[in-house]
Amino acid sequence: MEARVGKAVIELLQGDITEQDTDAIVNAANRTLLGGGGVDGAIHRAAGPQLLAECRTLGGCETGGAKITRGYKLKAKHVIHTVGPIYHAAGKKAPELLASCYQRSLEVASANKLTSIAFPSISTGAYGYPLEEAAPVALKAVLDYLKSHSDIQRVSFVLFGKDAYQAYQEALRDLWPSESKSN
Ligand code: AR6
Repeated sequence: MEARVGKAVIELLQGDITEQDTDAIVNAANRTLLGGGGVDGAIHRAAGPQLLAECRTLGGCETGGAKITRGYKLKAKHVIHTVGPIYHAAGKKAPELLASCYQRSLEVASANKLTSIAFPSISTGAYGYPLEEAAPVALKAVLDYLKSHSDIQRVSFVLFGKDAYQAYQEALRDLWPSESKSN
C-alpha cells in the first residue's frame, strides 16, 4: 500500500528491514547505541561487527534524536540510529518524542543528501508503545516532513508481521482517505 505526497511516496511493506536497499534504514536503538534485541539486534547481525565499532565512536544518543553510520554489510548504504520513547516512562511526552524520532531521522537523511529511507515501527516492541497509537504519530510526522521538504523521494515503513502492517494500513487510510491505494 502506498500514498503520494507531492512527488514523494510513502509505502507500507510487510517484511524484514535488514533486507531493504534504500539509501538508509533506520534502527530503533537505545541511548547507548551499542546494540540490543529486536530490530537493533537484527541490524547489527546483518551489518557485521564494524557497525558496533562505529557506534562506539558516537557517544550515545538522546531519546527522540538520530545519528548516522555507514551500513557495512547491509544493502542499505547507511543506518540512521534513533531512540524511541519507552511508552510507560515517557507519559504525556511519548507522542512528541516518537514524532521527533521520525523528523530527526529525516533531517539526518536530508543533511546527507539521501533520497530513500526505510523505517521500522519505532518503540512498538520492547519499548511498549501500542501499535494503534504509534502508527498515526509515525505517519503524520513523515507526512509533515515531506510537505515541507522536496528532497526525500521515498519513505518505506517495513512492518514486521501482520498486526503491525494492519495498524499502519488503517492509520494511512485515515490520514489519506482519498489518496491511498492498495497494490
Ligand atoms: N525488521 C523490521 N521490524 C522489526 C524487525 C526487523 N528485522 N525485528 C523486529 N522488528 P523493537 P523498540 C519490529 O523491540 O520497541 C532493542 O533492544 C518489532 O516487531 O526492536 O523501539 C533496542 O536496543 C517492533 O514492531 O524496538 C532498545 O533497547 C519494532 O520492530 C529497544 O529494543 C520495534 O521493536 C528498543 O525498543
